[in-house]
Amino acid sequence: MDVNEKYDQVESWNEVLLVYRSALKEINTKLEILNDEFQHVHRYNPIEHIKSRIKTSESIVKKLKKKGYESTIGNMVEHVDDIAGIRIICSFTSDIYQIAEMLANQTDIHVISVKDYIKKPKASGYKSYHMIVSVPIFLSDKTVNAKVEIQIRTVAMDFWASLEHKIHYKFEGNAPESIKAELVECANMVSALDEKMLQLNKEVQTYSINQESDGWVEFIP
Ligand code: 0O2
Repeated sequence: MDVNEKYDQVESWNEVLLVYRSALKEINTKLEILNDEFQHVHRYNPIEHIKSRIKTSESIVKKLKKKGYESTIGNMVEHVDDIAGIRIICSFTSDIYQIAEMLANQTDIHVISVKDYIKKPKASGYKSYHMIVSVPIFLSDKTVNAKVEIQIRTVAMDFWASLEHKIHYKFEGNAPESIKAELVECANMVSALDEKMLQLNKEVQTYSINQESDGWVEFIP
């Protein structure tokens, strides 16, 4: 039975949303476990923070219209891959690929597609690693697969993307060329900073340092 047939069994939009919310919870839990284990084994947190969201119905309808589909629940589930979205913010570029690999290796996660805008940035300068995955959600009488868009990027890439997003909306997608050029210049600076921080971190790892705790212990419920 394919994903669409399974979703046909979920009758109302609220039920569909419940499935997407459950998928976000599942992926969030997986990430917390990976982060905990990393802290335990390597004394290091690859994940700075995680944000998740369910796309608003207005945005979903807008995306369907752009793609030329009618606003039906079936079309939403089939053609909108980012109804549920998770953004993972890491310190270093190397963390991004490690997290992506660890998630992809989990047997219940099916990777549908990957877009590596780090190796191949967008013309705007946008850099991020995107995965569309599906995870099984076990309901009382059936199992359904839910798609989740996972965006993984560094703190610096995220800083750039949030400013660019604001500028994009402010100018309704038609920002002046001079601003676009400055954004590309900033994106290059972000890449240089990420590279330098990665090299610095590698260098620091070669020293054995007595790290003094600042007394704050991360608590994940
Ligand atoms: P929002 O408001 O963030 O949700 P798709 O239409 O998703 O099937 P697309 O657009 O090729 O196909 O997907 P892509 O390129 O993977 O982009 C998906 C998301 O990445 C976008 O979602 C943005 O969140 C982010 N993104 C992509 N390009 C840029 C960019 O140039 N700048 C910034 N700041 N973010 C970008 P939405 O739904 O377009 O927007």
